[in-house]
Amino acid sequence: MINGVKYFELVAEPVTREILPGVFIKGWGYNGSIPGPTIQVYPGDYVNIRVYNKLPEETSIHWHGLDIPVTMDGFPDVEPTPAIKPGYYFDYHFKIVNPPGTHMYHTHHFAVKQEMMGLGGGFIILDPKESKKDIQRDYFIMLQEFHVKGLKIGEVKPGVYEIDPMNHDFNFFTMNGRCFPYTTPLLVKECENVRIRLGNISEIAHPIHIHGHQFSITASDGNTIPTKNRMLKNTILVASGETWDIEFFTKNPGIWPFHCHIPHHMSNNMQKQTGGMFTTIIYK
Ligand SMILES: [Cu+2]
Repeated sequence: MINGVKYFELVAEPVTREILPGVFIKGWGYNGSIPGPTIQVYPGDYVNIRVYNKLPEETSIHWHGLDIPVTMDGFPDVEPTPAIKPGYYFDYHFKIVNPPGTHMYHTHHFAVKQEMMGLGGGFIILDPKESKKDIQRDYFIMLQEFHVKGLKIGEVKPGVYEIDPMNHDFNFFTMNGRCFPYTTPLLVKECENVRIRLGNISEIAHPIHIHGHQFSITASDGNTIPTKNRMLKNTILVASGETWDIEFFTKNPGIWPFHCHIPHHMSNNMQKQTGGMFTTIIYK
């Protein structure tokens, strides 16, 4: 924070990401990670996000869901601000005028390739009025999928692999850049209000399903849903471009699956055992 402005830095760069123990994919990400770091701000903040381009081609960042001036929106094909050339940086700066909610950021240049290389992350506008009394656990999960080259169907072995962003025959499906059983479990205790924020900027819509609980859908695309209009469900389809916030109360102890329901998305390259876009909710 300098003179009332919150400064952030994102470095768009090649990233070798370990999606399973010993299995690395050569994608593109931010600050060494796929997805990039989750940015957290408050309503009314002035932010300056310096984006360095260490990729071998031009890129941009679009602040997905934010109501900001067109010069800062990061879509060089139709908007006034040109793409960031390799070796250069650009300062995206704007005021946060949206209310608290879950948003995302991602490349909006040569998106057909760059989004599928992994260039995205979470952008959360926190609620300054919310306290630990309201929500005891607050998770963000970005859903992504990749076509990893060089493996036969059913084969998963340690190595460093190229991905083909133009091939939509996806074989690896991630939550926050990892496949089950390498995904991070969601830890909870009994009698807690748990929020999970789901985001997707990839190709495929993912129906995310919880076991042993019903969840309330509390926000769509970063917009809070009035309490009386909230649906109770146990599966929610998260399409490309969408964020959904869901909340549930922990009253059923155990280890519970939380996963995409498309059969081949909960497998690593069609293997028999569970993998892919799958994690567990673990009561401690
Ligand atoms: Cu899926």
